Amino acid sequence: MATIALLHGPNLNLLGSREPLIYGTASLAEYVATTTAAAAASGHTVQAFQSNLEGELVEAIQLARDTAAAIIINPGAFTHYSWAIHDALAAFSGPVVEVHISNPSARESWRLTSVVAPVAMGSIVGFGMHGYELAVAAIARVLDAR
Ligand code: CA2
Repeated sequence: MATIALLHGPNLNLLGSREPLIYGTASLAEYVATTTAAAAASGHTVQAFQSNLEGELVEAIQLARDTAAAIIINPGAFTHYSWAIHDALAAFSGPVVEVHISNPSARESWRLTSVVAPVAMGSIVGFGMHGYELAVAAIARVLDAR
């Protein structure tokens, strides 16, 4: 059994309360519950954390080096410019999956760049809540093969 760190960045604590056309109606707690259930079905556990602060996310990624075998991260808008999160993820040796609820490539041009994608094993975008289940499936496959 492995622990998967599930990390969410800024404003994702607002899920379900605004912008339902883009982000749906589910709350962050529902995203965490669905991801936790998917992980449990594969025999894994989830350690969830959300912060609006870049440094707190960097510290959570550093902590995961000792407490988690894999990371699922939706860095929110930090995706597009946080080299600090990029560097922290680069220092994590397990699989990292970047998830976005929406498809940033289909939105404003400033969302086209992800500085997280180069240090992720892969990215899953545009599938809403299902993207998190896909991320768990991908991580479970990678961990089971090790
Ligand atoms: O699609 C995603 O998951 C994003 O990471 C969401 C970020 C956005 O900056 C990225 O480009 C793509 C924004 C999260 C804001 O979430 C809200 C949720 C409800 C109400 C307001 C904001």
